[in-house]
Amino acid sequence: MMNVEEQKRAAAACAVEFVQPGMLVGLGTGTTSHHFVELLGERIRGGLKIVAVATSEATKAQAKRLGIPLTTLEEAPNLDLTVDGADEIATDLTAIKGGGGALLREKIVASASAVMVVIADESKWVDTLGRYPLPIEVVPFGLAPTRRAIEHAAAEIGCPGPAVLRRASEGHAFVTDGGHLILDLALGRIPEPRALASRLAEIPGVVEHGLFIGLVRMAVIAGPHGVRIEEA
Ligand code: A5P
Repeated sequence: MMNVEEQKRAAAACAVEFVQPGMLVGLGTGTTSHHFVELLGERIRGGLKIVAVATSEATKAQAKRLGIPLTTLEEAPNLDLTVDGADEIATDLTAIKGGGGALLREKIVASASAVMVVIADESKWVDTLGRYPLPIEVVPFGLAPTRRAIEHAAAEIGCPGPAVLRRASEGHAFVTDGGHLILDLALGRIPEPRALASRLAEIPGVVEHGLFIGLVRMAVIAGPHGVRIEEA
Protein backbone atom coordinates (compact mmCIF):
# COMPACT_ATOMS: atom_id res chain seq x y z
CA MET A 1 0.00 0.00 0.00
CA MET A 2 1.41 3.43 -0.95
CA ASN A 3 1.68 6.20 1.62
CA VAL A 4 0.85 9.79 0.60
CA GLU A 5 4.39 10.64 -0.52
CA GLU A 6 4.53 7.47 -2.63
CA GLN A 7 1.14 8.37 -4.12
CA LYS A 8 2.44 11.80 -5.15
CA ARG A 9 5.48 10.16 -6.71
CA ALA A 10 3.33 7.61 -8.54
CA ALA A 11 1.06 10.32 -10.01
CA ALA A 12 4.15 12.27 -11.12
CA ALA A 13 5.71 9.15 -12.65
CA CYS A 14 2.55 8.50 -14.66
CA ALA A 15 2.40 12.11 -15.93
CA VAL A 16 6.07 12.25 -16.88
CA GLU A 17 5.29 9.66 -19.57
CA PHE A 18 3.04 12.24 -21.29
CA VAL A 19 6.09 14.37 -22.08
CA GLN A 20 7.19 13.86 -25.68
CA PRO A 21 10.45 14.95 -27.34
CA GLY A 22 10.37 18.56 -28.55
CA MET A 23 7.57 19.65 -26.21
CA LEU A 24 7.37 22.98 -24.42
CA VAL A 25 6.40 22.01 -20.88
CA GLY A 26 5.02 24.06 -17.98
CA LEU A 27 6.40 22.99 -14.61
CA GLY A 28 4.12 23.32 -11.59
CA THR A 29 4.91 24.20 -7.99
CA GLY A 30 4.52 22.28 -4.73
CA THR A 31 5.53 18.95 -3.28
CA THR A 32 3.80 16.81 -5.94
CA SER A 33 5.22 18.89 -8.79
CA HIS A 34 8.62 18.58 -7.12
CA HIS A 35 8.48 14.83 -7.81
CA PHE A 36 7.46 15.49 -11.41
CA VAL A 37 10.36 17.89 -12.00
CA GLU A 38 12.79 15.39 -10.45
CA LEU A 39 11.53 12.57 -12.70
CA LEU A 40 11.60 14.85 -15.74
CA GLY A 41 15.22 15.68 -14.88
CA GLU A 42 15.97 11.93 -14.97
CA ARG A 43 14.41 11.61 -18.43
CA ILE A 44 16.43 14.60 -19.64
CA ARG A 45 19.63 13.03 -18.35
CA GLY A 46 18.55 10.00 -20.38
CA GLY A 47 18.47 12.11 -23.56
CA LEU A 48 14.94 13.58 -23.74
CA LYS A 49 14.96 17.01 -25.40
CA ILE A 50 12.32 19.44 -24.13
CA VAL A 51 12.23 23.04 -22.96
CA ALA A 52 10.32 24.12 -19.85
CA VAL A 53 8.74 27.17 -18.23
CA ALA A 54 8.61 27.26 -14.41
CA THR A 55 5.63 28.54 -12.40
CA SER A 56 7.72 29.79 -9.47
CA GLU A 57 11.21 30.81 -8.44
CA ALA A 58 11.42 27.60 -6.35
CA THR A 59 10.63 25.38 -9.35
CA LYS A 60 12.97 27.40 -11.54
CA ALA A 61 15.81 26.78 -9.07
CA GLN A 62 15.02 23.05 -8.92
CA ALA A 63 14.89 22.78 -12.73
CA LYS A 64 18.21 24.60 -13.07
CA ARG A 65 19.83 22.26 -10.56
CA LEU A 66 18.60 19.28 -12.59
CA GLY A 67 19.79 20.68 -15.91
CA ILE A 68 16.28 21.10 -17.35
CA PRO A 69 16.48 23.72 -20.15
CA LEU A 70 14.29 26.70 -19.30
CA THR A 71 12.64 29.43 -21.32
CA THR A 72 10.04 32.13 -20.67
CA LEU A 73 6.52 32.77 -21.89
CA GLU A 74 7.93 35.73 -23.84
CA GLU A 75 10.09 33.33 -25.87
CA ALA A 76 7.50 30.52 -25.90
CA PRO A 77 3.96 31.86 -25.43
CA ASN A 78 2.28 28.57 -26.45
CA LEU A 79 3.13 25.55 -24.33
CA ASP A 80 2.20 21.97 -25.21
CA LEU A 81 1.66 20.61 -21.72
CA THR A 82 1.67 21.79 -18.11
CA VAL A 83 1.81 19.36 -15.22
CA ASP A 84 1.00 20.79 -11.80
CA GLY A 85 -0.37 19.77 -8.41
CA ALA A 86 -3.58 20.98 -6.79
CA ASP A 87 -4.93 21.55 -3.32
CA GLU A 88 -8.31 20.13 -4.29
CA ILE A 89 -9.66 18.71 -7.52
CA ALA A 90 -13.36 18.05 -7.98
CA THR A 91 -15.03 15.39 -10.09
CA ASP A 92 -15.75 17.98 -12.84
CA LEU A 93 -12.00 18.81 -12.85
CA THR A 94 -12.41 22.28 -11.37
CA ALA A 95 -9.60 22.80 -8.89
CA ILE A 96 -8.29 24.93 -6.04
CA LYS A 97 -4.63 25.88 -6.30
CA GLY A 98 -2.31 28.27 -4.53
CA GLY A 99 -1.52 26.47 -1.30
CA GLY A 100 2.12 27.12 -2.15
CA GLY A 101 1.40 30.73 -3.09
CA ALA A 102 2.23 30.34 -6.81
CA LEU A 103 -1.33 30.52 -8.15
CA LEU A 104 -0.85 33.59 -10.36
CA ARG A 105 2.07 32.22 -12.38
CA GLU A 106 0.46 28.76 -12.29
CA LYS A 107 -2.72 30.10 -13.86
CA ILE A 108 -0.85 32.12 -16.49
CA VAL A 109 1.25 29.08 -17.45
CA ALA A 110 -1.78 26.74 -17.46
CA SER A 111 -3.72 29.19 -19.65
CA ALA A 112 -0.81 29.30 -22.12
CA SER A 113 -0.81 25.49 -22.40
CA ALA A 114 -2.70 23.31 -24.85
CA VAL A 115 -3.16 20.73 -22.09
CA MET A 116 -3.00 20.99 -18.30
CA VAL A 117 -2.63 17.80 -16.30
CA VAL A 118 -3.09 17.83 -12.53
CA ILE A 119 -1.22 15.27 -10.47
CA ALA A 120 -2.44 14.53 -6.96
CA ASP A 121 -2.81 12.01 -4.21
CA GLU A 122 -6.30 10.70 -3.46
CA SER A 123 -6.85 13.13 -0.52
CA LYS A 124 -7.16 16.01 -3.03
CA TRP A 125 -10.05 14.39 -4.95
CA VAL A 126 -13.38 15.85 -3.71
CA ASP A 127 -17.07 15.99 -4.64
CA THR A 128 -17.35 19.73 -3.92
CA LEU A 129 -14.52 22.26 -3.67
CA GLY A 130 -14.05 24.42 -0.60
CA ARG A 131 -12.86 22.41 2.35
CA TYR A 132 -9.40 23.75 1.49
CA PRO A 133 -9.36 27.55 2.04
CA LEU A 134 -9.32 29.34 -1.31
CA PRO A 135 -6.08 31.31 -1.83
CA ILE A 136 -6.61 34.79 -3.28
CA GLU A 137 -3.64 36.88 -4.38
CA VAL A 138 -4.09 40.59 -3.61
CA VAL A 139 -2.02 43.75 -3.85
CA PRO A 140 -0.80 45.09 -0.48
CA PHE A 141 -2.31 48.56 -1.08
CA GLY A 142 -5.81 48.78 0.36
CA LEU A 143 -5.71 45.35 1.98
CA ALA A 144 -8.54 46.09 4.44
CA PRO A 145 -11.19 47.16 1.87
CA THR A 146 -10.09 44.38 -0.50
CA ARG A 147 -10.52 41.82 2.28
CA ARG A 148 -13.93 43.26 3.15
CA ALA A 149 -15.05 43.12 -0.49
CA ILE A 150 -13.90 39.49 -0.78
CA GLU A 151 -15.81 38.47 2.35
CA HIS A 152 -18.86 40.37 1.10
CA ALA A 153 -18.71 38.62 -2.31
CA ALA A 154 -18.49 35.21 -0.66
CA ALA A 155 -21.44 35.98 1.64
CA GLU A 156 -23.50 37.21 -1.32
CA ILE A 157 -23.24 33.90 -3.11
CA GLY A 158 -24.15 32.01 0.03
CA CYS A 159 -20.80 30.83 1.36
CA PRO A 160 -19.63 33.28 4.01
CA GLY A 161 -16.20 32.82 5.52
CA PRO A 162 -13.26 34.80 6.84
CA ALA A 163 -10.42 35.83 4.52
CA VAL A 164 -7.26 35.36 6.56
CA LEU A 165 -3.92 36.97 5.69
CA ARG A 166 -1.37 34.24 5.04
CA ARG A 167 1.75 34.46 7.15
CA ALA A 168 5.20 33.00 6.53
CA SER A 169 6.72 30.75 9.18
CA GLU A 170 8.66 33.73 10.61
CA GLY A 171 5.33 35.44 11.37
CA HIS A 172 5.43 38.24 8.81
CA ALA A 173 3.02 38.33 5.87
CA PHE A 174 3.72 35.77 3.14
CA VAL A 175 4.82 37.55 -0.06
CA THR A 176 4.37 35.89 -3.47
CA ASP A 177 6.95 35.79 -6.26
CA GLY A 178 5.06 38.74 -7.77
CA GLY A 179 5.32 40.82 -4.55
CA HIS A 180 1.66 40.36 -3.58
CA LEU A 181 -0.11 39.04 -0.47
CA ILE A 182 -2.39 36.02 -0.09
CA LEU A 183 -5.76 35.96 1.65
CA ASP A 184 -7.02 32.43 2.41
CA LEU A 185 -10.80 32.40 2.16
CA ALA A 186 -12.22 29.66 4.40
CA LEU A 187 -15.60 28.71 3.00
CA GLY A 188 -16.05 25.03 3.83
CA ARG A 189 -17.98 24.47 0.64
CA ILE A 190 -18.14 26.25 -2.75
CA PRO A 191 -21.34 25.06 -4.39
CA GLU A 192 -20.95 27.39 -7.39
CA PRO A 193 -17.27 27.97 -8.18
CA ARG A 194 -18.06 29.88 -11.40
CA ALA A 195 -20.24 32.43 -9.59
CA LEU A 196 -17.60 32.96 -6.91
CA ALA A 197 -14.82 33.23 -9.51
CA SER A 198 -16.59 35.98 -11.44
CA ARG A 199 -17.46 37.93 -8.28
CA LEU A 200 -13.83 37.78 -7.09
CA ALA A 201 -12.53 38.88 -10.49
CA GLU A 202 -14.58 42.10 -10.20
CA ILE A 203 -12.89 43.25 -6.99
CA PRO A 204 -10.17 45.90 -7.40
CA GLY A 205 -7.11 44.73 -5.51
CA VAL A 206 -7.64 41.06 -6.35
CA VAL A 207 -4.82 40.00 -8.67
CA GLU A 208 -5.99 36.40 -9.11
CA HIS A 209 -7.83 33.66 -7.24
CA GLY A 210 -7.02 29.98 -6.93
CA LEU A 211 -10.13 28.60 -8.64
CA PHE A 212 -9.04 26.81 -11.83
CA ILE A 213 -12.15 26.42 -13.97
CA GLY A 214 -12.08 24.90 -17.45
CA LEU A 215 -8.29 24.65 -17.39
CA VAL A 216 -7.63 21.07 -16.30
CA ARG A 217 -7.89 18.50 -19.10
CA MET A 218 -6.84 15.47 -17.11
CA ALA A 219 -6.17 14.50 -13.50
CA VAL A 220 -3.77 11.73 -12.52
CA ILE A 221 -4.93 10.60 -9.09
CA ALA A 222 -2.87 8.19 -7.04
CA GLY A 223 -4.45 6.24 -4.20
CA PRO A 224 -2.99 3.68 -1.80
CA HIS A 225 -3.40 0.91 -4.38
CA GLY A 226 -2.53 2.59 -7.66
CA VAL A 227 -3.02 5.38 -10.16
CA ARG A 228 -6.07 6.28 -12.22
CA ILE A 229 -6.72 8.93 -14.84
CA GLU A 230 -9.78 11.20 -14.76
CA GLU A 231 -10.62 13.16 -17.91
CA ALA A 232 -12.87 16.16 -18.52
C1 A5P B 1 1.21 26.00 -5.39
O1 A5P B 1 0.88 27.33 -5.35
C2 A5P B 1 -0.01 25.17 -5.41
O2 A5P B 1 -0.97 25.50 -6.35
C3 A5P B 1 0.29 23.70 -5.48
O3 A5P B 1 0.22 23.17 -6.76
C4 A5P B 1 -0.69 23.03 -4.63
O4 A5P B 1 -0.68 23.74 -3.40
C5 A5P B 1 -0.38 21.58 -4.39
O5 A5P B 1 0.78 21.47 -3.66
P1 A5P B 1 1.25 20.09 -3.07
O6 A5P B 1 1.59 19.23 -4.24
O7 A5P B 1 2.45 20.43 -2.26
O8 A5P B 1 0.12 19.54 -2.25
